[in-house]
Amino acid sequence: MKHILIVGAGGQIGSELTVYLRSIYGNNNVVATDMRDCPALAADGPFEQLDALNTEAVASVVKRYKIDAIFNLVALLSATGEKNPQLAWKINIGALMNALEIARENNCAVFTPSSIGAFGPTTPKDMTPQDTIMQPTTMYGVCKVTGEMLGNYYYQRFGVDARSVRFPGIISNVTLPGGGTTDYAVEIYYEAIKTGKFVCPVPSDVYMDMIYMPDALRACVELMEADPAKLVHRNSFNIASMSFTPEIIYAELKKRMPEFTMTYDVDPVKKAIAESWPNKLDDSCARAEWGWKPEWDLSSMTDDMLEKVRIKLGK
Ligand code: AKB
Repeated sequence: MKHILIVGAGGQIGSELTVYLRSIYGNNNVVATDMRDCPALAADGPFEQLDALNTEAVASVVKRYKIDAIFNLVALLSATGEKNPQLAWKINIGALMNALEIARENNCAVFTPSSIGAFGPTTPKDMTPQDTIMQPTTMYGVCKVTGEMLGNYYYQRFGVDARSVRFPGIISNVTLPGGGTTDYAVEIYYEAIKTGKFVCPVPSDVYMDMIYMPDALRACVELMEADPAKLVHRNSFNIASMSFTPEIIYAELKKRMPEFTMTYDVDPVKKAIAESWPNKLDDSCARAEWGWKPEWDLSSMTDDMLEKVRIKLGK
């Protein structure tokens, strides 16, 4: 990768991936784009405000900056997707199809995230294998499975170097996620510091895979830089780091903040989604094919999140 385009750079992943990629590949070689203006991203490198569904606009940026790798991060997440499934399909698949077609015409590689949301209630829940039953019951999941198949199709049919990981819920302290089922695991840190209380929207005993942002960013680069000859899979790799329930993350926070309290007001949509997803993925193919290895666990992440969020909130 020499000249990189990030589509959807203003979101939770993009706002940090842009900075991370610029630190590796050089500020001027990473072009950030988003629907909204993003002054922070425009301050230290090229930024273009554009609609990811506008094929001409995206293609023109690809040509102008001689892009050779596209990171398509545009997505409506799982809970929002259930409020407007038609819009979720239009945006999630529309942006991906644009990225793949433009990549085909301009000889670019493509990274697009899949998710634990690509799995459903018929998938084996524990140590979910790389290749297994994928029958999601959300529109977000339907888009993710479709996206994985499109990535493989474009690789096999047109030679587009499309690669992807199935992200767990991503925990971060720069840009808040929005509309996801795993968002609670970010919000809990902010509320613990702001108010000392948190009302959890998912059931106390539901396990979901989670990952800390620094590991998620590293996974994107390591997969895209991996030797293609070693890749048996492409779209999309299970990656795992930690898996916990709301009670487990609550206990981790209580160790450091004994006064902190958590109660539940379970959202039925998030409950159904969370219960349909795996408890823990088996990431042995990612480890074997491109050397994936997480560096953060719940304890080290909690120390870091509390420190960073306290600084951010001035507390
Ligand atoms: C969501 O909760 O929708 C996302 C995801 C796990 O893909 N964070």
